[in-house]
Amino acid sequence: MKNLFHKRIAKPLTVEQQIKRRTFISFGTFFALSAGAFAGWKWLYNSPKEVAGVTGNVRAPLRRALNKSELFFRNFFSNSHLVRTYPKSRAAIDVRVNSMIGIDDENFKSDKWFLNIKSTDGSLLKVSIDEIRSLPKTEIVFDFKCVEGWDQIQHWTGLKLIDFLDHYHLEDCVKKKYIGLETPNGKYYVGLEMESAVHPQTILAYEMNGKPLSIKHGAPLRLIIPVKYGIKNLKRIGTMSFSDTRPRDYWAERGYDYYSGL
Ligand SMILES: Nc1nc2c(c(=O)[nH]1)N[C@H]1C(S)=C(S)[C@@H](COP(=O)(O)O)O[C@H]1N2
Ligand SMILES: [Mo]
Repeated sequence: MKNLFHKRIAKPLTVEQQIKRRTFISFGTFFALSAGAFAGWKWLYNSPKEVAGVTGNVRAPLRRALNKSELFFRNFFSNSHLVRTYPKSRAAIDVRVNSMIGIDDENFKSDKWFLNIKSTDGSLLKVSIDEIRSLPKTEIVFDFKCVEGWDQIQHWTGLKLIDFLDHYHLEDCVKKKYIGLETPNGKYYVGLEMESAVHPQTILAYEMNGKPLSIKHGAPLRLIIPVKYGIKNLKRIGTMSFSDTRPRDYWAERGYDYYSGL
């Protein structure tokens, strides 16, 4: 009798049932919280890799989500926290300039500039500012915070970093743990975990208050990463690289928190 009772309540779910159940829960959560971030992930769904045999009988969209679950959810959980945004009317007109490390050389020529992407396959991709401007535009008004103790509501326009990576088919680069950014002269540099880099509010910005960036604010292209303190918002991006180890970081080398998240 004892055995029978046991059997009835403890009939174990098959692995497949467990997977299905988890997939439904995860996917439901995903839709509820990040419908807006969905577009940025569409490339994941185009990825050719399928784990054969693991997800039999699961409906197609769920199967794809499950197969990509590691990358997908690692990013999804950080992406579900959006930074607060404000109406444009709240944005500062007189935008602070904090520091100019790596961007104070007078002979820098904006018109000779390219963004250099060091891809994980060893190739170098050079992208012009016109190409970047031709890609889908996005804008954000948020409270920019500097570790030195000031903050200001600012309005930035550019291209989502995730859309950039998607457009140039840098899927393999996104699988790395970190992204490193440096000024063209290599004098200021930051490292970011991929989760924050592909956050839907992280932007390669080329406009401030609707006008092209000034040199002081990082022309021709700077990073705007609202989930981080100002120190990570690198002005005048020259190179972008990808790695599984932490890229060098100017302020981390000087004792600041490497993560510098908000
Ligand atoms: N190249 C470069 N980027 C940089 C810095 C810098 O000195 N050099 N300072 C950082 C810091 S500490 C802050 S608070 C923001 C300030 O951006 P802003 O000058 O546009 O206000 O830029 C960040 N990006
Ligand atoms: Mo800062």
